[in-house]
Amino acid sequence: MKILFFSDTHAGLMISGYDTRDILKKALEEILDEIEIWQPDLVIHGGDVFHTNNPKPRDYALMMEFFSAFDTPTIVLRGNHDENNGLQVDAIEPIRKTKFVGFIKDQIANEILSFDVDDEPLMISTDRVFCPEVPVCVSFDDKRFLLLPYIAEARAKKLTGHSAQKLVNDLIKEHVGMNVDAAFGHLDVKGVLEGSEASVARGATLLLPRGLIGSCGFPCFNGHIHKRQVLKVKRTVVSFPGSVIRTDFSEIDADKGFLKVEV
Ligand SMILES: [Mn+2]
Repeated sequence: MKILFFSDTHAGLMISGYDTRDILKKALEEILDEIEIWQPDLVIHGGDVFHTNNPKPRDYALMMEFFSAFDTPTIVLRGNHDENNGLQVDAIEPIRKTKFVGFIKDQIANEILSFDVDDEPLMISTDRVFCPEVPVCVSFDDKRFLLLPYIAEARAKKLTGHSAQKLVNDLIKEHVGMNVDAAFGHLDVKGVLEGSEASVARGATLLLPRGLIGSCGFPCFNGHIHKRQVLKVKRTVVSFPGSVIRTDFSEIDADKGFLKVEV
């Protein structure tokens, strides 16, 4: 299965008064070209779709136009910048409510694809785009993935009664040595090299626990960290595509953007 993974588009980001949307637009066009050429089976956005949890309509328009420009099944993870303290809807709610996509390109609204959530017989009807609320194991075709969106403490408590970090740890622990093909998340990892996101407010962070992933037996792909890199934790490979957006001008020509994952 071919998966195109990218992360951290941060739509709406201003760098010292400079609007980054032209840079973002160009990067999104490159991703669309790649989708057309490579024909992935699945597209995954690793979170921080928007720079704030209250995006402007034009930033919604930009991202919704992007997500409706192809018909590949898509997973969108919540990033810490998309989160809204867990008390209200997050910034990606309009993407989660896929009828919104349908407004932009209405033929997509008729196309129902499904992701199975592990251990639950019911299929989640997603209209092509699936945005998990909490960390979850999903199967898609014959593959199984752990999806690890960022989740605020208040949201984790409200939806599950557990702390956010416990949800992440328990899901990974449950699947160590199991038949999982990959994990995709928006989490921090100790020992990782930050890009220039260190200069923007990062807020609260959840950890991909090194002790657990070192023995998990499946590769981990992660957004959140803006510098492209591959980290080895024992035998586990943790890959970061690097942010789509450039957070400052030192990164303009940096090699980052998307990963072509085959599982
Ligand atoms: Mn980010």
